[in-house]
This record gives sequence, structure tokens and C-alpha cells, in this order.
Amino acid sequence: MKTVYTCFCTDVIHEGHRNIINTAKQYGEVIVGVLSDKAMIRFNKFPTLSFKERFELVKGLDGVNKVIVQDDVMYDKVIAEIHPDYVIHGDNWKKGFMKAIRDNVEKLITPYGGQIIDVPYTYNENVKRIDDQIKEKLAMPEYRRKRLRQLIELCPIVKTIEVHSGLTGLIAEKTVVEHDDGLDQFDAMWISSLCDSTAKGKPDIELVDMTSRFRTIDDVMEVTTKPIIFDGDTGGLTEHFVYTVRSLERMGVSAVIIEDKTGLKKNSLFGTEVEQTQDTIEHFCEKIQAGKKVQLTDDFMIIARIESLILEQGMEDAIARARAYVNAGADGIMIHSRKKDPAEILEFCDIFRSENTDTPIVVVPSSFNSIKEKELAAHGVNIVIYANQLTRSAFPAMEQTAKDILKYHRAQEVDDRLMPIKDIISLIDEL
Ligand code: SPV
Ligand code: MG
Repeated sequence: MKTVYTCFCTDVIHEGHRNIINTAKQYGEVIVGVLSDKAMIRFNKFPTLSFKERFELVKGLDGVNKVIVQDDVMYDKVIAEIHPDYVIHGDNWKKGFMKAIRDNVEKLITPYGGQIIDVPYTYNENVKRIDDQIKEKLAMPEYRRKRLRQLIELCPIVKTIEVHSGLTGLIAEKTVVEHDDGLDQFDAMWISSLCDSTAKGKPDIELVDMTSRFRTIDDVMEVTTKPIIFDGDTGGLTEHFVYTVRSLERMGVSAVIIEDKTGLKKNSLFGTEVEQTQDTIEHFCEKIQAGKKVQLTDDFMIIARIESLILEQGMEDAIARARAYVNAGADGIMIHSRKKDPAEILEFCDIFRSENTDTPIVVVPSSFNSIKEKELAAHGVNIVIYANQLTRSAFPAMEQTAKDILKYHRAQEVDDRLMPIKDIISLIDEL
């Protein structure tokens, strides 16, 4: 009896999957791999069913002889174990980022005479409707909100990128790359005060009001499903912060990060070049406690951001504050630095982790950008935020285009470096 292998990474079974199984049956015994949660979030989307539920779903299908776990998006381990005569998949994996997976399978099975079967991909109104329903389910506040906590459990490090509009949200949502023999994408989005303000042509001094910042969140949420971490600046007055917490939580935001500064807040990357005042430990703790008291779900996170290293108050102060903020109820600690060398960040993480193994640590490596995610994770970092790189890459590109159109009195000279209109349109989903 020949064996036919296919891998499912789905929360619903539709006619496309049934078609694959029916075709597979004609070639031999059907073995289906269910992609693990960890692999699924790197590959396409966050699962809306638990792994166990997905496993049972596949096991119950007519025509399936055996179900196994596939714990990597690439097939190396599975193929080494079961040596299938055939690997069957919808032919949509012949292009786009999924082609890397097909190439991987081809390379693995060709040497022993295995073959790929590409089944015409089923895409009709019914399948589209099911796809849309899953997407909508992922985007709903109650699902989206809790996803940051789930990701912290599942990922060695949660990769977060700054977004400030629907379009940048789409980039965070849809960008997938193939590298290091796997697929990769961002896990979460950061609504930066710096970039949200910059997009509006305003300074990063808590000038853009909350109503406007919520409008940005709404624009992003309308077209994405990934969880959101909101840059709440200082949180403002405690009496106001409690309302912000309620609103963010209701919208489905996963976390707010507030920094321990008071008075007129300036961007941290100015450091001590401008006047900035750090809040007292007592007062900031009261703010954290007040926020924790009003939140209604267990999902929402209030993360305390420590500015001691930015304001040159020393490591001891940073650690003392971390301790106090966690005791006050903070669900995570963000430690910031404007040094190019990551040494002080790593030192903080090592000291903090030696006394606290659980509380998530967040870092923003804008200045200390030489360090890789793996090394941060090895020092106990749970969330890395690329806080402003999209804005900083877009601005010079736009400025150069504007200059060149003025210079040449037409747009032909800039055309080569522009994204084709067709590509922009295909980025945007039509309902
Ligand atoms: C932001 O992105 O607005 C931040 C991070 O607060 S930083 O600009 O590095 O202070
Ligand atoms: Mg900010």
C-alpha cells in the first residue's frame, strides 16, 4: 500500500480539504499532518481552535487513515519519519511565499522517488465566505485582545512592528518572508506615539489627543487581525488613564505601555538633551494600580516602562522600579535605552530575570539595533518592538520622490522605484 501525505493548517474543513482527501485516497493510505500552534503562527494565522480541537477535527474526516503532528512548516522531519510515496497539496503553493514549502518537499522526496500531487486549488464563494468568517473571528475584540498573552506563551520572542495607518497595518499583517529554512512574519503591532504623531505632522509630546489616537487604532483594526500594543505615553492623569484602559480594552487592544515620566513628555530618544521628569515610584505605582483595578478582562495587559536608563538614573534605580511596578500589578516591564551598545539592556534583563522568571520583558531596540532577536530572547526578553522603522523608511523615500518630480518637471524619472499601482491594489482586500 502506498502512502499519501498532506498537511492541514486550518480551523475549518471546507470542500477544498475534502477534495484533497478524496484525491489522496485514490493513491493510497492517507496520512494527514496537523500543523502545531507554534508553526501555524509563523506560517499564516493564529489558530482560533486549540491544537487538540484541530487534531480531532481532522481525525474525524472520512478517508483519513492516520493523523500525525507536523511541528514545523517545512516538511524535513515528517518526511524523514514516514517517507510518503506522495505529498499532496492545493496548487496554490506553486507561487508566492508557499513556493518555498513546495520546493522543500520536492527536494526531500525526489531522491527516493516520491512525487508531489498538485490538486487544483478550490476557491469559490463558499470557501471565500469561510475564509472571511475566520478572519473576522480573529479580528473580533475578544479574540484579538487575548492573543498577546497567548503569543508570549507560544513564541520565543513576540516580534512587533510599528503601524500608524490602515496601509502600514496591512504591511504588518501580510508581510511574510522565507529565510533560514522557514517562514517568518510579525506577530503583533505597535501603535507608537512617535509615529502616530509624526504621521500627523505633530511633535511627540502627548499633543495628539486620545480620540485621535483611538481613530488610528480603529483604522488599523479594520484591516488587520494581529494583536495591538498601544503606546500610552505617560498615561496622563490617573483620573484619565482609567478611562483610557477601559476604552482600549473594549476596542480589543491587548496591552498599553505607560512610561514613568511626568509633566511635558518628550520622546525618550532625546534622553537628557531635553528636560524630562521621571515620576516618583509611589505615584507611578498608584497609576498602575488604578488601571488594573478598572480593567474588566484578565486578557488586557498594563506594561510599565522604565525610563531610568534613558534619564541616566542608574541600574539600581531601574531594578528598584521594576520590582515596585510588578508589585503594583504591572503585567510586564519595558526597559528602554538610547545607547548603541545593548549591554545595559542585557544587564537589566539578567538582573531582573534572576529574581523574576515570569513577568514579560519588552524592549525597543531602536538605538541598540545590532542585537538579534535570538540573543534578546536568551536574556529573557519576551517582546521586541521595531518602533519606528516603517516611518523612517517611508519618509526619505517620499521626500526624494517629491524632490525629483520638482527637479524633472515630470514623474517619469521616479517611476522605476515606485510600487506598481496593481501591487498596491492587490494589497488591499475587497469585500
Ligand atoms: C514610540 O515609538 O513612540 C516610543 C518608543 O515611545 S521611543 O520612540 O523609542 O521612545
Ligand atoms: Mg512613544
